Amino acid sequence: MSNRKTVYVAISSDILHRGHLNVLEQAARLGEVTVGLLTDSAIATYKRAPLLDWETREATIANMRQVSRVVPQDTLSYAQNIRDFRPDFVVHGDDWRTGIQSVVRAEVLNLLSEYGGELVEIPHTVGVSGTDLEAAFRPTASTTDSRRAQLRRLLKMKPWLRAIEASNGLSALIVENVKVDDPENGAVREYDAMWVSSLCDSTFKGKPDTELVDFTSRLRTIHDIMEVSTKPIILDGDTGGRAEHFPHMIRTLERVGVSAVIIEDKTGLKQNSLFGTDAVQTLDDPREFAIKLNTGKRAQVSDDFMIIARLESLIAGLGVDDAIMRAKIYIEQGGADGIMIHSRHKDGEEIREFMRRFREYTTEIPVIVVPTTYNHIPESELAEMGASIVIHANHLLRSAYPAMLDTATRILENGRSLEVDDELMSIKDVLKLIPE
Ligand code: SPV
Ligand code: MG
Repeated sequence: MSNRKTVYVAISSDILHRGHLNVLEQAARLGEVTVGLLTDSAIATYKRAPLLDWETREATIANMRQVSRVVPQDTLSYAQNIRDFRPDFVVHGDDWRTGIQSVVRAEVLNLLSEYGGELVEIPHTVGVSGTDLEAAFRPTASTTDSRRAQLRRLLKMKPWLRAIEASNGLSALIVENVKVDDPENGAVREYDAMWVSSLCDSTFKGKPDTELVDFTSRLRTIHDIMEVSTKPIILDGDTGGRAEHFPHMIRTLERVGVSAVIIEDKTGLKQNSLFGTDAVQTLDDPREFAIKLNTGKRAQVSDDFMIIARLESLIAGLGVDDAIMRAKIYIEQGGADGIMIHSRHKDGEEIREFMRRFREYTTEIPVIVVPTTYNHIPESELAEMGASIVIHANHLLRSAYPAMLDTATRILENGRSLEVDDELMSIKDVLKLIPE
């Protein structure tokens, strides 16, 4: 056995830059370097999923002369690997002393103190930021194929995903970029996916949500979103239209890089589900709907596109039994890749019951929930019930409209716009908002 000292360095980044090279160089001077390369799931749970998969990243790092071996690090926490390898040194840049990574650092110090290991911190390399480099690379790394595959990839990496409505280029930019720190977990929280809602797409166009906005127009919205963002898109496909047309819709969506379409089991003039039984909600014959789903599945060219069946039983007041019966038919006969269960009840009890019974039937099939009315239930609790994707379906539209209405009203009242200035973004900020 070598009596050289052992050194542990954790790396999560896709893109290796001068800062990493510096840390590895210094680490190699201390002894034999083991790199704990964060797995795709570990990265995805605390920031955006990596651009390159573990195998590709591993191949690069394993070939570096400073590195003796690469091992997976399954969590953001170093605990498991430090306990397993008991390195003499852990080496890291000193930039993690402050900010959200300080939680991870504190744990490392604790673990090392258990056996006399040492933390060596290398002064942070100024002028290079992994986050900035990654942000610059991401748009060019996002191809039609990789974007389409991204939803399935994320579903494998993370226990559950969070999506929100994006209805135009500007709201897509918000969904693409908004982040908040999650200091308790040393993580950064962001949206995983975008929901292109029929309600919001129609409403922004001043049209009712009755499938009046045709597919060509919906595609225009999708293009606007795609041009400025990279996150996977889940399209609200309404009823999927005529069964004969549905395969053509699937081919088009696959070709442009949409990740999933959700179609609802309604027929006749579609009415928004949040009307519930205040509107006529006619459900399709479940076998007919399964045939429609199946025609779509057979038309599909790629393996990664998802066709998700949306159950409207609870919206139509038919109860959980009907929803479960239909879910089974859509999966077993229609080949649905996932289920969306919709409800407008405020207490969320039907959703709880559906999830319990559905998860007894299968744990494999992803389930999507849309907590618009039962939004007192936190996302994490819905995930505990077995939800795979939580969609906040219309919240950007609903926040934009009152703000716009208020501004328009106050300018009318005052005969000038000075009074609203304080609530508005400055023109300077508007000009800076979109990079040229
Ligand atoms: C949409 O966002 O268009 C939906 C969800 O279909 S809901 O409006 O809640 O029916
Ligand atoms: Mg809709």
